[in-house]
Amino acid sequence: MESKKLERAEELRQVDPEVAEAIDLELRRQEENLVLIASENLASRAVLEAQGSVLTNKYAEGYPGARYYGGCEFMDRVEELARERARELFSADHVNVQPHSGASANMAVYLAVLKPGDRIMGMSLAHGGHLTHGSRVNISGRYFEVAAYGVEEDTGRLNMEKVLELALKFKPRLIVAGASAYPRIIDFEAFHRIAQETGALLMADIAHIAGLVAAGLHPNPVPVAEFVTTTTHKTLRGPRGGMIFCQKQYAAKIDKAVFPGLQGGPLMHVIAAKAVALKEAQQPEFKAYQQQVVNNARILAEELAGYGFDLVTGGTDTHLLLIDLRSKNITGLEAERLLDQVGITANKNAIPNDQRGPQVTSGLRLGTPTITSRGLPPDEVRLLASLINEAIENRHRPSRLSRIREEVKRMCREYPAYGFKQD
Ligand code: DSN
Repeated sequence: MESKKLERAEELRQVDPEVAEAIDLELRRQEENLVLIASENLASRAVLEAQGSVLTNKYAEGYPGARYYGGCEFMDRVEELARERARELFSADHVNVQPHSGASANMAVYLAVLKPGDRIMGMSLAHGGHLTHGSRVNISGRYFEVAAYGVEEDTGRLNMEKVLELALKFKPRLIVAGASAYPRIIDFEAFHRIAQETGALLMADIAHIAGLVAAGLHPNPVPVAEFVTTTTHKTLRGPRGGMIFCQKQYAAKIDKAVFPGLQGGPLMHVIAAKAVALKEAQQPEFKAYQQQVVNNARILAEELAGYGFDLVTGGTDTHLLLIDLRSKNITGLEAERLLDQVGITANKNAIPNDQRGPQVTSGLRLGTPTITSRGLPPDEVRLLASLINEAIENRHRPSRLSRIREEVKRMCREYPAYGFKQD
């Protein structure tokens, strides 16, 4: 990413030095640590600029051409740009770019086509699914009757025969396909066939893989699913937010569910930033970036496997890998804290059938979108894998850990996140 001086308005420092300082410190944290959290990324400077713009001042309830407030002509332009680019990028009939988040996008689909008490099927959170796919602690699990499918104990992979069996027995009104900790290609065609056979609607949640889908590196569910939801800030590298794609016949229902069903005024500054990110995603460099994300994940997986790490499913097809840490005698929580100490930011994650609770876990989820945005080349990714191994092997040797921290700092300096100059 280009290196320019941070042009933050002086006002913030004067009006609120406490918040200004926290932002400075966070920027420094992002610069000085290598982030391997699979759901995070580095939005471009252009995206940050759009999101930090005066569009935050504008109410624009409604949709382009049909707003509930005056003065929306430029909001219409921005929202139309986001919609056109999103439709083109994902080959979709219709898109709603207003959801504030992926969770809101999922709720809007439920609101559009389900009634409380209806049956839904989603991937178990404990096996890599998402809270909003029917977890008991989420509204999706409280308002609907849920059957969860999971991965196979021996392979860690989805078995589509078993998903079909469950769907035939449970007869859901809606099947959710998608995950937040599944390292393999999801067979959306197979989900489509199951939905057809059992009379269910299909919603694919591509929040994690949207960038890969846009670049043609993961099958696109848009042609086969009635609804496709996503976030815009993960592999897609945009601002924090959500979108819903749907087939034409559901367009009015989805739009009504988002507004006025679930949300009020759209976050127009975020929608502008989504439009910018979508334009960036249409460029050839974006495809090359996504290819490198996948290559880096594969390298990380192969190297770690070489150091004796046990990978759920044995590897990855995507931007993420899930490590079963049991053979290394360290919990997910301990590994997360240890890596934090050496400047590597990751998250503990349940492995399928984890015996430990979600605050501890036996696994670690690693992803390569952020380090790839920094431009980390394959050799450095290999070195990073060796540093992760070295840290875990030498977790009780502070001098080794300090040396690893220094090496990580060197990588951060050579491959800056933004390269803003700080005072
Ligand atoms: N929190 C996101 C993730 O880390 O996968 C999912 O919402």
